[in-house]
Amino acid sequence: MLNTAARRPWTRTLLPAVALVVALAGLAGCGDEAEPAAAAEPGTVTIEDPWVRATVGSEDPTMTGAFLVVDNNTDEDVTLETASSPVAGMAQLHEMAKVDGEMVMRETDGGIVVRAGGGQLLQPGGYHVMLMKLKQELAPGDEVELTLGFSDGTTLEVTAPVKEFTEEAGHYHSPGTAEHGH
Ligand SMILES: [Cu+2]
Repeated sequence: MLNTAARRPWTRTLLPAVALVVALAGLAGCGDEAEPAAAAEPGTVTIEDPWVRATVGSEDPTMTGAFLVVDNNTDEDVTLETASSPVAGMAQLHEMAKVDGEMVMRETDGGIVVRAGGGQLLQPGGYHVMLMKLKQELAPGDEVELTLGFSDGTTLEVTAPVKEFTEEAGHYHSPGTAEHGH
């Protein structure tokens, strides 16, 4: 019952959600309980604040991270299971984990769960979409299409701006190269 109600508006709420990102760009860091200003209608899953790290001048320009917020305004958990992008030959959902005392990133086991009525941040140093086998250089100001697939079979498409991010560039080693020195 919830499914049919929830499914229909998803694609329609996408554009407003993306537009909202611009409006909210200056409001980063607002409280957990803050009402998401007109953001999400009840019964929808939305993506907010998507962005992709620029590869210009980066250590390894064949890969980068995409970051965003998933808001689950339904009353059922949903799992982000897949990601893809036309600019990437391969995309995976990654998490950071401590292995032998060192933080490494690795593919998630089964995706990223977003609790009913909750949200999940994908950010540098945490969960992220790993874009690999990049087909082009990504410069600040470029835009990247992302398609996100969820456990109930629905997908959301977003356009993510490319932004500079250097602070944690050292975290983006190839998957599984824990021994890669700093
Ligand atoms: Cu990664």
